[in-house]
Formats: sequence, C-alpha cells, structure tokens
Amino acid sequence: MCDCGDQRPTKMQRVNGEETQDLGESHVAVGSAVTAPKTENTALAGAQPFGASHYSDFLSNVSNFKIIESTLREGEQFANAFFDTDTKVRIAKALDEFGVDCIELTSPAASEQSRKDCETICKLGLKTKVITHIRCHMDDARIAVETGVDGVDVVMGTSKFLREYSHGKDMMYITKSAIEVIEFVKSKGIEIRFSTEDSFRSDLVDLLSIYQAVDKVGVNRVGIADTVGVANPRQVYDLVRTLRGVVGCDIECHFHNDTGCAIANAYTALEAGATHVDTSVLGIGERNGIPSLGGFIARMYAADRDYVMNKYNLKALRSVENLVADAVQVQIPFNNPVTGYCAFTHKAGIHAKAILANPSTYEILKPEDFGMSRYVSIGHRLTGWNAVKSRAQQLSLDLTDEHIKAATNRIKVMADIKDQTMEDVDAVLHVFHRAIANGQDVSHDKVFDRLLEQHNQSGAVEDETSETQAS
Ligand code: HCA
Ligand code: CU
Repeated sequence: MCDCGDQRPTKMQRVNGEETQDLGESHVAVGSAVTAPKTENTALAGAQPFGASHYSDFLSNVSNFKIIESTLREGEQFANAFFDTDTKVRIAKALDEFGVDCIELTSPAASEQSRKDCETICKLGLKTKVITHIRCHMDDARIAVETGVDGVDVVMGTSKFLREYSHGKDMMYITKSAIEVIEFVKSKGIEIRFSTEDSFRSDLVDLLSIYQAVDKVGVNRVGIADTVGVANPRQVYDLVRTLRGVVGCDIECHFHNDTGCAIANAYTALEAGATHVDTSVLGIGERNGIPSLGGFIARMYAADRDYVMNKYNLKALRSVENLVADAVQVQIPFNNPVTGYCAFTHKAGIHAKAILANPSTYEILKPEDFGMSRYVSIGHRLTGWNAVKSRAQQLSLDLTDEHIKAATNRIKVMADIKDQTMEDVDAVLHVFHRAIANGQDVSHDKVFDRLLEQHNQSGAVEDETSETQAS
C-alpha cells in the first residue's frame, strides 16, 4: 500500500470528524466530545459556510456538469503509467464507486491488449458509461464500435502546428473525415464526440465551422482541447461562450496543466456553458497532466456542495487516489486538495482559536464530507492558548486560563528552539497540572525545568497514576 499521508507532523491533535486514517503512534486522535465545533449554535449557523455565494451566468453549468474520467486514457499517457488488465479493472471499478459519469479508455486500436481490456471493462456492468478515445479515422472507428463501448471520443488536430507537422491534412479533409466517422458510429447506436486537438492555437473560424458542421450531422458532444496547456481562464470563457452560441450539442473540455490553470480553466468552461469536463486521478497524463479528479471535485464542491455531495461518493476519493498512486508509483502530493497530508491542518494560534469555535471560519471544504479529519497543530512558536486549552481539556487536565496561558508561553519558549511533538506539549501540561496540585511554583524556570525533567524520566504511565492520585 502507498504510505502517502504518513508524514503527518507529530504535533497535531485531531479536533473532530471520523477517524479514517492510519495514524502513527505519535499522532493523537481524540474523540469529538470535547472539541466538536458547535456550528449549529453560532450566529453563523444560518449562513452558507461551505458554499461561495456565486453570481452566475445564465449558461453556467457549475451546478449541472458531468465528469469524463480519463485516468485509463489520458492517464495511461503519464510517463510512469503501465496498467495491466487487473489494475485497469480495479481503477474502473473504483471510479464507478466514486460515481463519475463516464470513464474514457485508451483506443482499442492502440494495441491488441488495449482492445481486449476495453472489451473486458465494457463487460463489467458498471453504472458509469464506458467510452473509448480514437483518432478521427474509419479504421479506428470500426474497431471501437465492436468493443461494446457506450461512446466514442474522436479527436483530430486543427492547429497549424499539427496540420503542418503531425497529420498534414487541411480543414476540408478533417471535416469530411469527422462527418464520415460520426455518421458511422451513430449508425451503430453509439454516442459520439468530436474534439479538436490544440483548439486554442487553432484558427477560430476553422474551429467554429467544423463544430457547426459536426453539430449539424448530430454529434452528441463537441470537445475543446487545450492540448498544450496554453489557455487562461479568460480565453476559455470567450471560446466556450462563443461556441455555446454556435452549436446545440453538449460541450466537453479538456485542459492540460502546463501552466497550472487546468482546474480554473475547467471551472470557467462550465461557467461559460460547457457540460462535460475531463479529469484524471491525481491529474496524471501527458507531461504534467490535466485537472485532477480530487482538485476538480474540491473546486465544484466550493461552488455547489449539494450537487457534488448528492452525485459523487466523496469518501471514495482517497482510496481511488491511493490505488492510482500505487499503480503509477507516485506519492500523493503534500499539497493535494482534500487528501494532501496537511489539507485540513490548522496551525497559527488565531486560526486554531477560530477553527475550534467554528470550522467554517477557515475551511471551505468540510473534511468529514470526504471522510477526512481536521487537525490543529499545537507545538510550535505560532501556537495560541485556545488550542493549548483544548488539548488540556482532551487530556482532562483541569487548568485555569491563567495556567493555560503560562503553559502556552512555556511551549513557545521551547518551540523557539525546535518544533515540539504532541508528547512534548502534553508533558508541559501534565507538569503544570501536577505542580499546581502539589502547590509548586512553576513560574520559576528552574522549578519548571526540574519538574519537566522528572516527568520525562518517570514516563507517561507513572504520570497518569499520579494524576489520578492527585485529583
Ligand atoms: C493528446 C490528445 C488529447 C485529446 C483530448 C480530447 C489532447 O494530445 O494526447 O480528446 O479532447 O490533449 O489534445 O488528450
Ligand atoms: Cu490530453
């Protein structure tokens, strides 16, 4: 199994939520009773803490979009990817379990095994539609329609780069081939999409004329592909909005992430009227890939939590990511949306205080909706007494606010030298608690240092015993 997520710093406390992670011994997992945030009781309860109040375009599909999950097609183009049949089946089932609308598979014309795998996946009886992805060519189309797929995605390069250096065909030839393939696939009762590769470096007039021509012959979707990752959200909005006025069919969008705009572009495309977005798990694909399923889902959740929660099984995200990470031998990125190891960890004292009072203050995603947990990091110089107090309460140590503030100062002094583990923080609290019970004055550095040393030497077990005796 992937060990992603095991690097969690040792100075965190879990403040609520279901425990779903395999935390190491130094990680303190605490029940929700003491610090469960009281969202319902706050003045903000009536507000919509997890949804951005968005004004929207009348064409916007941010609350009505479909995901074409391309881990088994674009993802197979990732440098590290080699999926054997069993792995493909497991990924397909995991994506089905998550609830994506379609999965896209490598062309059956790519290799004999690709063709067989395509047939195998079609026979799994998944709820998700199974689509394959082919060149705009009758030879490929004939093979594709025999595999049992629900849909075929066709693509052909239209930019001058690709027309000149890749296939060498002109727009007339491209349009003619597209219509031939579309009519053939449709005649078999199979869904068909036509996309232009490198759309953002293609001539706008060429693009609109070919999309119009394929729409006229009844294509189910047209696709825009930012093959090289050159587009920015504003360009995306303009192109999709223009296309929306020209065709009646659905619009799919495919964005590469070379300049880090893939998810923003996908979101903007939906705002402009696109209907389908391509993703892959962890964003794997050619070069640095396309929108990650998890990042895209996080973005859409922030726009319309109800739509996303009702449609997708968000708690399955982590396992599908782990499955794919293992298959292509990468770690889950530390800053991954939702599942990155610190995605729900709050550190600064000001943040911790507010989070403990109401998580909506600093969270737009609710970790428990994704089967994740919220953490507060305590043992550092930016810590605050509210977080320390919450930890003392979890340890059932009865300390006044003044004592907690004094303990917090101690923690800061120690954390100025190096970050403190949760055990270090707990030791300070235990020393304070015991000293006060015994009438010792811990405001003297020497007294405190001696007691702390004694505590550390005697060990936590003995401490617990004296704790019970003292109280
Ligand atoms: C590629 C093809 C593609 C196709 C996208 C699509 C792209 O270059 O590998 O079918 O819409 O990025 O253009 O992935
Ligand atoms: Cu691509």
